[in-house]
Order: sequence, then structure tokens, then C-alpha cells
Amino acid sequence: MECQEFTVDPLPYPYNALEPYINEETMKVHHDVLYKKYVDNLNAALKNYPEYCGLSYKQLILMAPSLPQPIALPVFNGAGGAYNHQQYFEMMTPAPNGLPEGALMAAINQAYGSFAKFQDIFKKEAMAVFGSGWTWLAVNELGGLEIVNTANQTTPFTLNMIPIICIDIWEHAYFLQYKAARADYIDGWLKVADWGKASNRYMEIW
Ligand code: MN3
Repeated sequence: MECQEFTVDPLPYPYNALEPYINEETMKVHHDVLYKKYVDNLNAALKNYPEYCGLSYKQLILMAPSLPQPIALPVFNGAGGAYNHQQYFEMMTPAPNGLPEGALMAAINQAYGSFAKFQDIFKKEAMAVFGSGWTWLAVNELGGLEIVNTANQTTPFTLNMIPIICIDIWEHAYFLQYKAARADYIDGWLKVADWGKASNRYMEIW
């Protein structure tokens, strides 16, 4: 039986739907070219290794260090890049409700004092990413909320954390529109972050 290859998730909204916060040109290149490249690279790495057929991104990421040497790094980077981008595009929305809900809102208030304070800290962390990487809201091993940065295409899974929502801090995510103004891009992302979906995901963890 032929192994089912990984595929690019279609954008759940039109390319221009996040304007003015993230423009159409950025979304087209980011989704259709850069995200796709990670999926293609992963499929290419696994092509001659049918024994790993059917595994999820998470499973592949976690087992990557113990995979045969020629594919260990390509699988780690490919599955990580594919997963991270899948999350990034899925967790933005042209119709944001602005605020987390229910248990996630309660946990944010408890951990950070208020959603406004949380957003300030999240932005500071995202500004502090050196080189290419991601900023996440995640749940740590103790069940607590944590804002964490990951380098390149590393995911929170490697840190034993469960991802809730993420922002791509690679320059390709904003340079076409914002040039070097990362702070403005982060402000824009905060306008389109899907806190409704994040709230649902947080509920599903427990
Ligand atoms: Mn990217």
C-alpha cells in the first residue's frame, strides 16, 4: 500500500483576509511556498522509509533523534516546520473575538494578572527571539501556562509542553510588509490571533 504523504492544510480564510495586519503578498509566499517546502522536505526525507508511514508530526518530532542518521535532522526540521506553520495559519482569524474565554481566560488572569499584561509579556518574549524562531503560549509539565520561545523549527513538544497558540518570528513572516519593524508585526498578529480557538484547545487538554 502506498504511504499517505503529508499535505499542506489549505488556508481557512482568503489570502487577503488578515489585511491590514498581515498582507496578501506575505500570506501567499508564506503559506504556498515556505510552509509547503517543509511538507515537501518531510515527504522527501521519508520516501524510502516506509516503516515510519502513518506517524503524526508530533510522533516524528519526538522520535527524530533516534531515527536513522540520514533522516534524523531532515525529519526534525521538516515535521517541526510543517507542524509550526499548520498551527500558525490555523490559529489566526479574520474575525477575532479579541479575548480568550472560560478556563483559558481564568488561567491567564491567574498567571499574568490580566489579558493586557499577558499580551505585554508575550510581546516582550517575541521581541527577544534572537535569529529565527517562534513564540508560544503553551502548557508545561506541571499544567501551568508558559510563554516560551523555540529556535528555528523546534516545537514545544521537545520541551514536554503542549502548544496552545504561536507566532512565527522568522523574518519571512513579516519582512515583506513590515520590513524590520517586528514590534508592529507582533501588534498586528495580536489583532488576528484566534483566542476562541485557543480557548477550545486549552479545554481539550484536560
Ligand atoms: Mn514561517
